[in-house]
Amino acid sequence: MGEGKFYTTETAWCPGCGDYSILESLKDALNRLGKEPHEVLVVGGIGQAAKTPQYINTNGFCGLHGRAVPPAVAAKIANKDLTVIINTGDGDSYGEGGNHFIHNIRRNVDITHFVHDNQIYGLTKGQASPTTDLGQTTSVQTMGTMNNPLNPLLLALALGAGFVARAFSGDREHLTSIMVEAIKYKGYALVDILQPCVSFNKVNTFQWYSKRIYKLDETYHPSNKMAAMEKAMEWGDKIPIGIIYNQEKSTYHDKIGFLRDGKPLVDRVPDIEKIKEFMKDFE
Ligand SMILES: Cc1ncc(C[n+]2csc(CCOP(=O)(O)OP(=O)(O)O)c2C)c(N)n1
Ligand code: SF4
Ligand SMILES: [Mg+2]
Repeated sequence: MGEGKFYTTETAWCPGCGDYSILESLKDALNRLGKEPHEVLVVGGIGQAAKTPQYINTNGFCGLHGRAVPPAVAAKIANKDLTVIINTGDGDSYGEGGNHFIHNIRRNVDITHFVHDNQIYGLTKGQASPTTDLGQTTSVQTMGTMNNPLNPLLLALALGAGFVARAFSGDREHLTSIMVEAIKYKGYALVDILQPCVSFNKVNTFQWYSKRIYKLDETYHPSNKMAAMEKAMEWGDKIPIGIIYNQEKSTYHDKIGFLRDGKPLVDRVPDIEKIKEFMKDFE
């Protein structure tokens, strides 16, 4: 906490929450990449994870619940030189924000999406999220969740995402190295980060994850989409962590010449005469 150019401020998170290591890894990743605070924008929606922009010394934006993706996309379109990173929750990303999640993958805007996936709504005290396992009892789903869990990695792959990874907040070095690769990736990069919520998810604990996770090693090739889909479906007794898929793809900016070429939009001076000419059509 407190030190370095990406210094963090006091948080309102519970002691022992996995969000702390994610915040520390984010700082380490930005330092490793040689970024400066003014070059980075961290965006969240609403939730515990979504408070991340308030705790790190970068540009920050806290949106509405489920609305982290639209301002992140808008910022990248306005300023292509900005490193845009979303740090927000599983509910914010896959539930309320599910529609934005889906369609930004289709557009492939060059932003990085770190989902703090505690498989629960933490801020609102423990209701089931889209990634809560089937049958898990919660403060609201007292008879057990009835809905099939959403598989974010498989969904992202099916939609054509070029970078899909899973990490664990309990392995900071591994998490940081994945964050570095995700931020470097040109295009939409999803990292689903397993993160214990010590207060409201008494099932998916640090020990629960630690017993099940294993790291993908050098025998695994992240360029093979079918293999990636198989890995994405592994869940239960064994849960893979690492870069599941990594393939170059043309981005939203690559496809739109006026965004791709020349200065970022924010640095361009509008041609007032052309605007006046254009407005005549509406007179
Ligand atoms: C439109 C809207 N619906 C619902 C809420 C209430 N709400 C706030 S945070 C949240 C869930 C947060 O869960 P998640 O995104 O997983 O973040 P976490 O707190 O677990 O980090 C909900 C349902 C809200 N603020 N706005
Ligand atoms: S409620 Fe859960 S997610 Fe929120 S700060 Fe506490 S431990 Fe973390
Ligand atoms: Mg959550």
